[in-house]
Amino acid sequence: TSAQIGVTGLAVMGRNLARNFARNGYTVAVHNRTSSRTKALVEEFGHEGDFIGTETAEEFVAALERPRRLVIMVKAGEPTDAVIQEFAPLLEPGDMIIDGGNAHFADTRRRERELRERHGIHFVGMGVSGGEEGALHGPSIMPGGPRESYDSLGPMLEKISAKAADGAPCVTHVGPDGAGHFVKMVHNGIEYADMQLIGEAYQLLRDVAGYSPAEIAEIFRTWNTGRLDSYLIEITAEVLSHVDAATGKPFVDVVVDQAEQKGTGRWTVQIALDLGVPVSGIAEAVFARSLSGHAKLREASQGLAGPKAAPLGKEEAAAFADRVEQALYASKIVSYTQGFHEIAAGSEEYGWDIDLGAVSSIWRGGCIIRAAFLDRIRAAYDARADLPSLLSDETFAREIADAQDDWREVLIAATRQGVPTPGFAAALAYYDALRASRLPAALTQGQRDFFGAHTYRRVDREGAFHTLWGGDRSEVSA
Ligand code: NBP
Repeated sequence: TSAQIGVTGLAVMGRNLARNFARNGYTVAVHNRTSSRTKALVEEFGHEGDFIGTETAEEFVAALERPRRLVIMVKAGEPTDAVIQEFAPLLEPGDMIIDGGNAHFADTRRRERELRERHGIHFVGMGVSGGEEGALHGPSIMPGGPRESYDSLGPMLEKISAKAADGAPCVTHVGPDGAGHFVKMVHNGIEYADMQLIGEAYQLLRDVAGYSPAEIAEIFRTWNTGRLDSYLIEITAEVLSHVDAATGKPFVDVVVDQAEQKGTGRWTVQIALDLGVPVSGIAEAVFARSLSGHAKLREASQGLAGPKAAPLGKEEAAAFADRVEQALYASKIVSYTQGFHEIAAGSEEYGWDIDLGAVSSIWRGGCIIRAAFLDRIRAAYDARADLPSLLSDETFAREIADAQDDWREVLIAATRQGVPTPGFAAALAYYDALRASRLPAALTQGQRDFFGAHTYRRVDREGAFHTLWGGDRSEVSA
């Protein structure tokens, strides 16, 4: 017998993905650089389905039915290139290499081109979200690569993927070459923003409203029954209600407050800068993690003056919590608006023709940002595929209109009490800037023309102009 799919790289992700394929009835060839991992997988989980354990690259390739489907689940970067170089010469035109690691989409574009041109191999960069549990029970899957690869690969991915509440599989062919990894990258950026906004809501409920972590956990549980219903809100309540066994203190109080990151959020911002897309909420989330990690700088800043404001009384606190829910929801709409803008810009730049509604649809299950909210984003794009921005959707616009007074009040309270809320503030600034009829960019253009003769355009006439700032200040056509 031969295997319908092969997985090489059997650390947590690869092992669980291989088991997921096997549990869904596929015969899976498995391989790992260090073969003890392969043996351990077959010994421990062999009863779950049909595995073909292989030791050498040649054995692994020989175990696969044609066209071969070979999934790589190794560390992103050089290890992925090393594995591709090991296997590509053993494959035939029409075979598929599927990279399920967290590759940078630019690497995926390069690999896709090289493998296509040199070996006629279909290379599929595949974003996988949901961590190790997702890999085993059903992840959200974002495959790119050549369209025809999806004809034979798609049905298998649909089988192992998460299913949304309406039963739809959380996988789609996102677009050619690096489109899948690009969308996975933005997914992670949005995840950073969601987590930052939740963190700010927590800090406000604690420092402004005076609630305990256990009380805040209850508030999050309530929110989770409404429009904020999501995996991240759900686990936030779990983390906040957890009590440290050793000290009896709230768990959140015994954890060092320095957030780490692996890099996909940072990539989202770097690429947004290259594409000229304002993802200020995601950027603030990345910067907030980075700031938290500057222990010495924070230590040195402990004596800096802050405001003297008292926390709210008990009665005001409940009303304030409702306001924070509004601010969180409005800010969340803005961060998704920014993330989808980046996907649209990437799609435009690289000619991917990404269906934004389909993207929101496959994030409804399996991944970290899964949420009821994504159904509404899909509805917005279903109603109008060429929506200029999520904020142009009537439902979202109305919800923000309803939320904005509370959103502003929350930021006033945060400022008054000195609670840092970069995510909420960036989201509101983005919203206010977009709806402004005039921006100070006109002044910026004047300054640029003054010091650098960079010229400007006029509101009332076509063309480029320059004012003779050093002379009689008359205007000339540039
Ligand atoms: P790791 O990222 O820790 O990678 C370990 C695997 O890479 C092992 O199988 C290791 O083989 C193999 N490997 C390395 Br390292 N260098 C190699 C080389 N030069 N040649 C061949 N194999 C090599 O594993 P992971 O945490 O399971 O993640 C796998 C991929 O999935 C990564 O790209 C990751 O970013 C991505 N991802 C992870 C998550 C998550 O939640 N962890 C979620 C989504 C995506 P060895 O056993 O011989 O050392």
